[in-house]
Amino acid sequence: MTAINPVTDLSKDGDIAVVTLNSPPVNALSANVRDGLFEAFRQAKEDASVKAIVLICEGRTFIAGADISEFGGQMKGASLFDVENGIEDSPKPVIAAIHGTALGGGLEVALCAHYRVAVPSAKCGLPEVNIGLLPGAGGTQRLPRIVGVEKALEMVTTGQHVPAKQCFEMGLVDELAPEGKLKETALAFARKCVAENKPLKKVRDNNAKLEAAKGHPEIFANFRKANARKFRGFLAPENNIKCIEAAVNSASFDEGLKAERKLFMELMMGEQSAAQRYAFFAERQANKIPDVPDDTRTIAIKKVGVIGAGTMGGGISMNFANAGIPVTIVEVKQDALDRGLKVVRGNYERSAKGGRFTMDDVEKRMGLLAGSLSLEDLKDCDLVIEAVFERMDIKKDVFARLDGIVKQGAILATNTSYLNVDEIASATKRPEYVIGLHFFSPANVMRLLEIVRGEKTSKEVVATAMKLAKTIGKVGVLVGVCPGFVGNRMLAQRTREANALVLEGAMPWDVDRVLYDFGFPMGPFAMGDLAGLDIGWVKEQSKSSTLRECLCEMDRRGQKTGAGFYDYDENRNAKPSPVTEKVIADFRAKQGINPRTISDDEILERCLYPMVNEGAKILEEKKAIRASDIDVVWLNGYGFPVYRGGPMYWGEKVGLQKILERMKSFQAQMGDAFKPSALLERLVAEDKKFSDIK
Ligand code: 3H9
Repeated sequence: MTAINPVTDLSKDGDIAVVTLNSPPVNALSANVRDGLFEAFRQAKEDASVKAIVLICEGRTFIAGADISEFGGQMKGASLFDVENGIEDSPKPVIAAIHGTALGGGLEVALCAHYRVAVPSAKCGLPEVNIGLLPGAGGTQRLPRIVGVEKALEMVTTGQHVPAKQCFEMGLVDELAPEGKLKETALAFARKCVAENKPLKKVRDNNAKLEAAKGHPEIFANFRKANARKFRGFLAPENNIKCIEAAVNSASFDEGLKAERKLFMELMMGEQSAAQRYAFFAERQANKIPDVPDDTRTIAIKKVGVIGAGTMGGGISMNFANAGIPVTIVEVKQDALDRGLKVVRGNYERSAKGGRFTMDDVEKRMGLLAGSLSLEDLKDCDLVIEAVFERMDIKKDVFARLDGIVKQGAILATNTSYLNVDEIASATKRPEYVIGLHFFSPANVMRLLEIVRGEKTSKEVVATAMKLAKTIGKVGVLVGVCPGFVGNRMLAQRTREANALVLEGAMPWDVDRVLYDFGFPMGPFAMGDLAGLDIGWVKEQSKSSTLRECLCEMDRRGQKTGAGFYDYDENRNAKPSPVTEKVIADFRAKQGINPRTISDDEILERCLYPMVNEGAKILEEKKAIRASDIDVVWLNGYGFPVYRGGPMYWGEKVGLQKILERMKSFQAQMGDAFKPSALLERLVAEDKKFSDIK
């Protein structure tokens, strides 16, 4: 065995050279890895006794892509193209042996090998689109040559990780190795190549699948049309599509490669990819809790209890059943329990019909859900999550009872979205085992989990909750106790301003349009109509004191009644409503408000700057660990467009000074709701950023 450099070894097994990468955590193509690969292949090719070369990785995965942390800086060492050419032009067969994930540049390297062998648990994909990029090392030119144009379009624009078995069926993988026997299988494959004198297959030379798409521009037109909604606002999907188009239409592979390079650089230098790369690292950073080291003991969660079988309780339970963890759901009445379980079954069956899993899986998951009418049945759970009515007295009563029932050492969690977790914990004799687990509706779909650390919550419980979030496929963000925590606390700012803007002269659809164009999936008024304007509305107490109350009193309670802020047709398409317009005009008149014209810029500033300011207050009060955690909350729970990085990142791009100045001028006009946070003032005075806060 020769150590080429600290991350690359070259060894021989008979007449087969084995190039082994070991660059934790994911063998990303850093300068060291590129240099190591380039040199190892050079030596293996030069060694006359070597007849074939196997490329394999140590650790949990094959190469997971280019090293994203190097982007934006000065590139050092061998280029990825040098590495790829060194492999593809090898006069001896090269076999890539894949386990874990071959992603992005990793798959692009594997596509330069002459053959690929993978274990069934491996996955391949070109996920660059998720960080606002495209596969810029030949991936867009080679992939369609193997899997065809349609599949390539799907893969590069979704970034999906395709299971090895499917890759094998598509020809992306040439042989499946038994699990745990990758190296032996790849070596045997290499020997077979030598013995049978198998051709040195270069993907770049294989044009048959491109020929089939030539003269069919409708393939691209239809694809664009079918995905227009999904791609709205993003630049990367379009550039990815253009690359595949270039693969089909270019006179040669090299010409296609040139087009790919240009489109890649366009994205790489742009603001969207910078924001999306930031979001990638922000999500991973959120896992790091400064005073809770990685080796903190965690509690094994083998059985979960959920109190409440409503929309929230049912959705929460599904997360655990999906992860194979049994759940006991407790309700007060049998019919509510039956209804809840029926909704869960319906959700699962819909997923099965959509092809996400089989009907067998539906039964397996339902089999993990047990219903009960007694809290006593939760006694041996390791974690109990309460999702009952949002009232402090009710929550405290539930926690006091649970404390007497559930075994010691188990975690008691509340799904409250704004109540004080410390006060809830005070109802128990084990506040160190109490934590907030704030799921977002629909809880089985939304990725965000706000993990609310109480004053007394133990480190062990915090570490368990963070780990659990991963187990159930959520993005966990640790936040502190304050009304609305991070997400809803900031949302309250936007909601207040959206309502105020309508009273002052804007129309709900003006506000919605501005926020939609900014990149949110929908504006606050459309959102209100979707959720139902009558949430929290009590008919008997309604006094026409807000626009919402006025609308509810007219039975305009949102989409479900065919009207709310908007009017809806039978397909739930919204259109601006003259009725609402009149309600607003009457309401303003009653309040003596003389409406004025409000610009789109003002709408955006009024809705978003107070959010950034509130985020700064949250940091100041240490209710979030870092600004990027706040961004992770908003990206995963509130539809903030990822290509803008999140409110705090975006705020810095706008300029903290500008935001401070506008907040001051709004404060002078409209009062202390706009009072700038002390932190914002300090950062501007010291010319610092949120990320400078230590
Ligand atoms: C590309 O390839 C461009 C080329 O086409 C063209 C170039 C010319 N770089 O996610 P995890 C770190 S673009 C640097 O928690 P998991 C990550 O930050 C790239 N670092 O683990 C974390 O660090 P830490 C295309 C990376 O098991 C640690 O690894 N490829 C990279 O849940 C563990 O990560 C992608 O977009 C990277 N490429 O998931 C793949 N990847 O421990 C991106 C990971 O300090 N990666 N790290 O927080 C992933 O999707 C997941 O990380 C993966 C593992 C599925 C691989």
